[in-house]
Parts: sequence; C-alpha cells; structure tokens
Amino acid sequence: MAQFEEVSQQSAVHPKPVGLVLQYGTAGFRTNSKQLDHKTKATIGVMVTEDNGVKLVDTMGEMVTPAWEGYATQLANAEQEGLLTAMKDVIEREAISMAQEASMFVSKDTRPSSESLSQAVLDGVHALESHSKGALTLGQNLSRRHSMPRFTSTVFTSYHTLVCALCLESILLRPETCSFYSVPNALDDHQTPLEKGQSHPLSVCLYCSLPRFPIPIFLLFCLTSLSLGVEMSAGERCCSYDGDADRIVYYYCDSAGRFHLLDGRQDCHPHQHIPQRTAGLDLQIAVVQTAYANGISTRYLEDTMKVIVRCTKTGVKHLHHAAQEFDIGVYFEANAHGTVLFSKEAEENIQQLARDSNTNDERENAALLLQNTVNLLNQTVGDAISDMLLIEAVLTIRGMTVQQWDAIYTDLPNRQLKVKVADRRVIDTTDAERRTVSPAGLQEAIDSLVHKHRQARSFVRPSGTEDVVRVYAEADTQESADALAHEVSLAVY
Ligand code: 16G
Repeated sequence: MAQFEEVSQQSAVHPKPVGLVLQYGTAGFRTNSKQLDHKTKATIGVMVTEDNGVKLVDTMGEMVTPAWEGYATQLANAEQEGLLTAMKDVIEREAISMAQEASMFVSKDTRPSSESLSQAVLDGVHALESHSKGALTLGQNLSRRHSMPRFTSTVFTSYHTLVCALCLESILLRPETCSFYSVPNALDDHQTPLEKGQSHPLSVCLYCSLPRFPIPIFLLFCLTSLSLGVEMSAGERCCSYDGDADRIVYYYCDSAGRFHLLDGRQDCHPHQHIPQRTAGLDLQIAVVQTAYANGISTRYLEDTMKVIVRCTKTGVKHLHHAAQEFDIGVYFEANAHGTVLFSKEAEENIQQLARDSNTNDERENAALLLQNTVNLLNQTVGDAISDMLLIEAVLTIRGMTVQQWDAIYTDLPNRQLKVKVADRRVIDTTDAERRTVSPAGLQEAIDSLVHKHRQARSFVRPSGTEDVVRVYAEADTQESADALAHEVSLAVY
C-alpha cells in the first residue's frame, strides 16, 4: 500500500540511533531530543517538548491506555527493516481500518529542538490528514475540547478566550469583589480600568481578542524567565508554566527578599471554590494525591477541610482514574500536574441548576459559580491557563493574598534525592508506592530509619522517566529530613 511505502521512506529520514531502546515512561517517551527524532508513530494528539520528549494524547484528550503505550513502545523501538511488520501487527491486533480518515494534532513548545522533533512526527504521519498547530499548550492540543460545539472554527483563539471570560464572570458574580477592577490591568494595553462598583460587561478586546481581563497577574511563561532577569517585587504573586503548560506553580518574594514557592497547593483550592452545599447539592468531593504530597497537606485536607483523601501511584493516569470515582475528584501531584473532574451526573445537575436560576440569591449565584467552574476547568488533562484562572478567581472571591494562601499551613521540611543503581527495576512497591515489597529487607530498613526521626515519613520508588531510584523523606526539621533522605539512599544501594 502506498501509505506503507510512505511510512518506510519517512522513517528512513529519522533513523533510530543504533542500540537505543526507548521505554514509554510515566507519560511518554523521554530522552535527549536528538535521540527522539526517529519516533514517528501516529495517535490523536502529540505534544512535543524537550523536557517531556513526546507525549501521546488519546481521543478523549487523556493519556493513552497501557495497551497503546505498549504499541507505541514497540513501534518506537522497531528497527528500520522491522518497522512495517511492527506497524501491520498493531493494525491487525486493533482491527484498524486504514481506509478510514484519521486526524491528528501535533503541537510543540517554543524550544528550538521542538521544531525538528515535531517535523519528525509530521513526516511519520504524512499519509494521514494531520494538522500542525505550531506552538500550543497541551490543554489546547485536546481532541475532546475540539469536538465541543463552542470550540468550532476559531478553536485555537477561542479556547483561552472562553476560559478567561468564565473566570471573569465568576468573579463578577460577587459584587463585593468589584473594587478589584479599579486596579490598573497588566494583561494588555487596550482595556479601560473600571471605577469601583461599576458593572463590567463581558467583552473581548477588539485589538487582541483577549477578554477585557483586568487582573494584575504578573505572568511568567516558564521558570527560565526568572534567570533571564525578570524582577519580582516584594509580595507580588507570580506563576510559571512548564513547557507544554500542563503544570503551574505560584511563588512570591517576601519583604525580606525570601523566595516562597507554593508547592503542591492547588489541591487545597479548587474545592474551596465549589459551593455545592450552598447550591443545594450534596456531591461527594475527594482529593487524590500521591505519596509525594506533603503530610501536612493531607492532614489539612482531612482534618480541616473534611474531604476524602485518596493516594495513588505517581502519574497523571493513576490519579485521573481514581478521581473519576467521585462526584467531584480533585487531583494534583506535588509537581503540579492535575485538574478537577466532575462526574457526568454531577455536571448535569450543576448545569440544570444554573439553567433554572433566575433570581439573584446566594444559592443561585452558587449554582452559576459551580457552572463556571465546570466550564472553566479542563477535565481531560491539566491546563496551566485554566488552573491559573481558577486560582485567580478563588483568590479574588475570597479576598486572599498570595501570602495568606501560603499561610494556610506550613509544609513539613522535606528532601528528595536520586540514587543511581545498576537496575532500578529490582525495586517493587505497593500501597501507592509508599512501601517496598522487594528487594527483601529494604522496607524494614526504611521503617527503622524513619523511627529515629520525628513526624517522619520516607519512601523510595523507581522513576518512570529517568534511570534512577527516587527517595523522598519528610520530618519535623530540614536537618532531620535531609539526614533521613541520605540514610534511606544508603539503604537503597
Ligand atoms: C511524568 C508524569 C507525572 C509524574 C512524573 C513522575 C504525566 C502527564 N506526567 O511527568 O505525572 O509525576 O512523570 O516522574 O503523567 P518520575 O516517575 O520520574 O518520578
């Protein structure tokens, strides 16, 4: 078939380095971008970034299933002469009709290496109808969003315009927050700040098609911006996205010049913005974390916020899966991957409630807030822009500064270390990676080390993205956490 000849020719342009064996890690193929050039296989969404390598997104905009991870690994590791056989094998096993038209979105970040990597992907799917969308976030490269009616022809400009508008509308549901709009804006030059109390129509700037959105966010794209000399004023809240914008962190400098990173705090926010009881709904909310969540955050969620907390293995797909079991499942990893999921039933109840609301009482405002939250959040995968807007809405509505957010609780001091071992796969874990089952004796050794420290916890797990074993330790002081991490590292050797 002509398609197969084309694949064969294109793959010869991007040969796999001799001897290289790729593993589909926690969320994609990762290695030096120079070695990834040959990985040319098709799926519905492909996000190319240097740090993440190549990340595949399924038809629902979620991470691909283990079966497809297996196929992708098989194809990525096929030698040139075995490529067509490997491909035909997948086609046969999945009963794929090659006559059916396929569509694929390829997006990349703005790093120079992403240019050639995404070209390699495009060459690989040359026979299919593929759309190269240039520099986009992972959230924009999502097929499920694209099939929704409101994201039609202008999908790529409208997606974030819409989420901005929803955030603004949420804030405006609370008239007492309107003084906020007298603050001169920082996002674009074409808006007129409002007077205190003046009503604010939802409008989109004619010049740049951004909504009129006068929130003074000091927005930095990628932490690298910091090293490029961006100045932070004391108390100013800042946030950064990673390369494919599926993660976000907030931070600020205090008046003494001390840097504060609000690490793993997102999960303490969205559900504060979910006024489900006020809206008259009784939805079960749970927060899904991994073992890396600081022990204090777990305690805060369970004891103060009174929400169910679940712990899963590291990796978005595990958290996503666990979050789907609840009416509202909030999941964020300590490294900031995550989002909030609403069950179909919860979403329908919320939309219905919002449709039925026609007066201006507290209950109905709550229904509208809930509806906006559902529409604003990207339920397929983390989207730093949606997350930022939700956090901005919550902070504004609650009248909170970044310092007050930081002060909700104080993390236990912690330390993470990497240990290079001959074969990291000898470490096998259980209980959401909080305990090891092999090699024999390792867990007992960790337990006795942990007992020597106060408020201590430690675990080890093989990394899914690097050839190392990761060690995590927390304790009541930084010295203690450092010492425990070091002692556990020695036990791993
Ligand atoms: C990937 C995962 C992330 C996980 C990390 C763990 C996705 C989209 N990303 O970045 O969830 O926290 O790997 O890396 O699933 P590690 O296994 O090397 O610790």
